[in-house]
Amino acid sequence: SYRILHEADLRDYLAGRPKLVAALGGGPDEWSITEVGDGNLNLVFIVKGALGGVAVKQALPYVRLVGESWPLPLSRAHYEYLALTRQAQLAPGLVPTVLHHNDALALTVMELLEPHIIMRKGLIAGTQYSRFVDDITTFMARTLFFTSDLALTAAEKKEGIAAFAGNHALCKITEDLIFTDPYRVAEQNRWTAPYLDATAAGLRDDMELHVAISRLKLKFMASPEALIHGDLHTGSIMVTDSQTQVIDPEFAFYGPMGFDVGAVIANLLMAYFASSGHERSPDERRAFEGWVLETVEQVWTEFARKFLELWRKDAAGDAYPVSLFPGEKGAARLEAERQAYMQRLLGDTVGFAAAKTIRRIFGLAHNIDFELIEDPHKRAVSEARAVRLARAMMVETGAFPAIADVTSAARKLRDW
Ligand code: SR1
Ligand code: MG
Repeated sequence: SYRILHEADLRDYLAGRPKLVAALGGGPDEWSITEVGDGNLNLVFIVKGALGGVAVKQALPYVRLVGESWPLPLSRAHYEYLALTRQAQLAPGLVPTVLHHNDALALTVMELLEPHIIMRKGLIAGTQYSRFVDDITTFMARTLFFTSDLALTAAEKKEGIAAFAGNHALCKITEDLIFTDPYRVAEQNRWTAPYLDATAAGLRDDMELHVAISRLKLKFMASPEALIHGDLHTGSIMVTDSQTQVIDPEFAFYGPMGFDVGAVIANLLMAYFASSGHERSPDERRAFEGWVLETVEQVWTEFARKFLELWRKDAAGDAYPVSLFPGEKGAARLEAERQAYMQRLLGDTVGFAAAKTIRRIFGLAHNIDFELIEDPHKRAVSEARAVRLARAMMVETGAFPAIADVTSAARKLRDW
C-alpha cells in the first residue's frame, strides 16, 4: 500500500529487487541516496551504487509546490508510466528507460541520465545544444503522428483515449493555471510587482484576450488529436550536447498536438527574452540569442517536415481514406489538404505558445529563466517583452502565418 518513501524505506525497497540491486552493484548499505526533486509535484531520488545509478520518482498525494492543502491523485504516476512506455516504443532513445514501476506506491525507477542537465538550466547559462532540434522534432513528430487518427484505426485511437481519460486531475491543473487564472483575480497568481501591476490588471480587462484564451481552453479540453506529453517545457527535457531525453510525461492525455509544439516554442522564446537579464558578454549574448531564434524556426520547420513525411508514407489510419483520393488529381488534392492541416497546426502552436508564456509570468508556477534575474526591474522588462509578443500571438494569431513571423516579431521586441 502507498506510503511516502524516505531514504531508509527506499533503500530497503530497492534492496528487495534483484534486478535493481544488480544494476546498482555493491551492498545496499553502500548506496548513496539523495532527494533532488526541484519540480512542482513529486519526490525524485538519485541512487548510486558501485556499478551504476538509477533515478526514482515517487508521486506525493498532494502538490509539492503548495503542500497538503492541494491534494492530487497518485494515479498520475500510472499515466506517466503508460506514456513513457508508449513514447519509448514510438521514439526510441529519446525517453529514459523504465527499470521498475509500482502503481500502488506511485513509484517509477528509471535509468539515471548522466551527465545530462535540465535544458532550462543550460539555456540560462547560455549553452547551445546542437542535437536538440533533430531530437525534439523526431520525438514530437513520431509520438504525435503515430497516436493520431492519421496512423491509427478509429478503434485503436478510442482505446488510447480511454487509457488516459482518468488523468483529468492533471488536465484540470492545466485548465486552471494556464487557461483561466492569469486572466482573473486568483489567490495564487503572482508577478513582478510593482512593474507589471498594470499589465496584470490589463490581462484581467482584455476581453479580446479572454475570447482568445477561452478558445484555446476549449481546444485543449475537446480535441483528442494525439497522445500529448502535456508539459513539454524545457524543464521536462534533459540534455547533453549529443543527447536529448524527454522526461516527466505525467500530464499526458489525448489532446491537441499544438499544445506540445507550442510548449517547446514558448520556452525557447522565454529563454530568448530572459537572456538580456543574465550575465554574459555582448558576443555570447548575440550568438546565444541568434541560436535560440534559429532553433524556434527549426523546431517548427523540422517538426512539420518529419510529420508530413510520416503522413505521406505511414498513413494507415482511418482518417483521410486513400480510396477517396484516387489518381494524380486525388494525390494532389490530398497533398494540398496536408499543407492546410499543418497551417492549422501552426496556428494552434502559436496560440498555445502564447498561453504557456503568459501563465509563467502571471500565474502560480513561474520559471527560473525569469526568476533568476535578480534585479526586479530588469526581470520585468524581459517579462514585459515576452507578454507583449504573447498577447499578439494569441489575439492576432493570423498575423503569424509562418514561424519566421514569430521570430521576427521577437527580434523587434528584443530592445523594446
Ligand atoms: C501545481 S503544478 C504547476 C505546474 O507544474 C508542472 O510542471 C505543470 O507545468 C503545472 O502547470
Ligand atoms: Mg514536470
